[in-house]
Amino acid sequence: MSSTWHILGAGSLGSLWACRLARAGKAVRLVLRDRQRLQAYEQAGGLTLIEQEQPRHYAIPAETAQADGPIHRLLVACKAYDAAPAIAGLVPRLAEGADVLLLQNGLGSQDAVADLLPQARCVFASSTEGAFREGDWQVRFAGHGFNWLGDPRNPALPAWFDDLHEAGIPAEWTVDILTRLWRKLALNCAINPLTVLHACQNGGLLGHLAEVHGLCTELAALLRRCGQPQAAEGLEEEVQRVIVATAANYSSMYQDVHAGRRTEVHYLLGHACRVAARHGLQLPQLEHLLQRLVEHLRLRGLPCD
Ligand code: NAD
Ligand code: KPL
Repeated sequence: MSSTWHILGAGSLGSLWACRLARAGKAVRLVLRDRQRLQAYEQAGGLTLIEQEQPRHYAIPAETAQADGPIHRLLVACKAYDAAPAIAGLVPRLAEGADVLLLQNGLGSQDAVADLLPQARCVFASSTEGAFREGDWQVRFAGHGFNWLGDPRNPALPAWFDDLHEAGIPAEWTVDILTRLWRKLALNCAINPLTVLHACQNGGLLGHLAEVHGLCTELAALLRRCGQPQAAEGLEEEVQRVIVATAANYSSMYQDVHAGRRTEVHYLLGHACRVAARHGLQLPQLEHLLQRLVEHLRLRGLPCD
């Protein structure tokens, strides 16, 4: 079985992972959207990763989804709404027993991908690392963090896991990956939409703590109802800690809206509200928050899903 890391999505996180794996001597290939993107990439001659103000160039080979050859190990680094459509184009190339690592934030996209890939093992990741694109094929490593990886259907550690340590990618295998993803989703639901609606940095929510309290109460009820009581423990305290620790930052959703980019609301607050409805759980404050957010996006001509 080939040990090449194919990386679908050469954006912020995809490039960060690709460069670290490549510099550790791992075989890496980028899978780009189409021939036009491939041509532009080939003209640039590779990816540039900027770490502590030091740019370093990595001439990582690339191809399109239509290239030949089986894929045994795939890192999907697209946004949540792009993950399943992007994978659909690669299905014929995925080998029986392939490993597919899903880096998407929120929940819902992982199951959509797994449904398309009965022949593969899907590993879910929750990342607190930070990176952003400074230009085409140029990414800045902006915040050290951590990656939790796990497979809800199979607790066994994958054979490739050591590649991550060798590449200096901070990661731990967990059997509770869904708890991690739910906890991060809840944090994002309690903070991100309010920063958009109040047009503020995370610290601005210190002036709206009653609203944050109401949301945390409902989110904790949802987590308990959907079998994630651990993710509910101390939620409000952690939300307040994050608000204080990141007071000067703009949330990722705020940044997306500000830049006129599509948000991942469908896989965050939207997912929370859909799961609550499926459980017959009424969460009026979360539902009202979603309505206000959708209206806000609609008025700015941004997709609401
Ligand atoms: P990004 O927009 O920077 O990169 C996504 C890339 O996927 C883009 O280059 C896009 O062109 C590419 N893509 C989309 N469809 C494709 C297709 N069909 N074929 C090939 N490429 C395709 O996104 P990102 O910031 O790296 O985020 C990826 C995921 O990681 C998101 O779910 C995000 O929430 C999560 N995340 C990001 C960060 C971060 O700091 N950037 C941190 C934690 C979690
Ligand atoms: O993850 C975040 C984001 O901005 O997406 C934090 C900083 C935790 C706020 O929810």
